[in-house]
Amino acid sequence: MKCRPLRKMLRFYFITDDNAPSCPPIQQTRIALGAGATMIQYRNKSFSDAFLPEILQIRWLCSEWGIPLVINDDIGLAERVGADGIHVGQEDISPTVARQRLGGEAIIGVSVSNLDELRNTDLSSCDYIGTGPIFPTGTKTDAKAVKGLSGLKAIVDAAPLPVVAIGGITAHNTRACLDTGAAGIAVISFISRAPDPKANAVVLGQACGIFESHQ
Ligand code: 3NM
Repeated sequence: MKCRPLRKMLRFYFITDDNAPSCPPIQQTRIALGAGATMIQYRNKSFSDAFLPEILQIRWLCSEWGIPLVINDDIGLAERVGADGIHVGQEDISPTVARQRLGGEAIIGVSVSNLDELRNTDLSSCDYIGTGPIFPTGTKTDAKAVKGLSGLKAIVDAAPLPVVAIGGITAHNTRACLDTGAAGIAVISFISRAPDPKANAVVLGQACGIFESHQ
């Protein structure tokens, strides 16, 4: 059993965007951390060693802020940079293997897009569930059907682990997501592709009630 307050860590979960030319991942991460992000996920579907300086800088930033860094999908990269955990999809490495490789303290998240997947996923090695897309998203081209708030609530009610809502999340719909009982929201483009990423990050942090929940 982890001693960490995991639900709190999932509240404002920022995922880096490798396709946001005007605001690259290091800058995105700085902005998200400055606005109160409670977890960072490094997501780069075309990772190569050319990105090592980038991930190492993000690793360092998260350590400085005392915020966990989770790697999307790539267990080798998670091991290499000493990440705090990994987030895996249904087609990625299994959470059980991820747990064996990263150890008992690692944070392990899994994506579940509907109730059938929830029933059929072995959650015994997982710490949290990511579910989406809640709203339409242009960021993940192969996203499944939009589930809306009622679909989110169905997953939250059935899941034995904290749930993070993802897909089309903004400062305007964050409260409604949290009101379903979700532990947190995960966002990419609301910050990374905003005309003013910092302004959006700040309003998102406020919508998450970050600064109130730290008191
Ligand atoms: N996973 P944005 S939706 C990475 O449904 C990801 O599992 C999803 O980006 C899922 O905040 C998504 O820009 C993209 O909508 C989220």
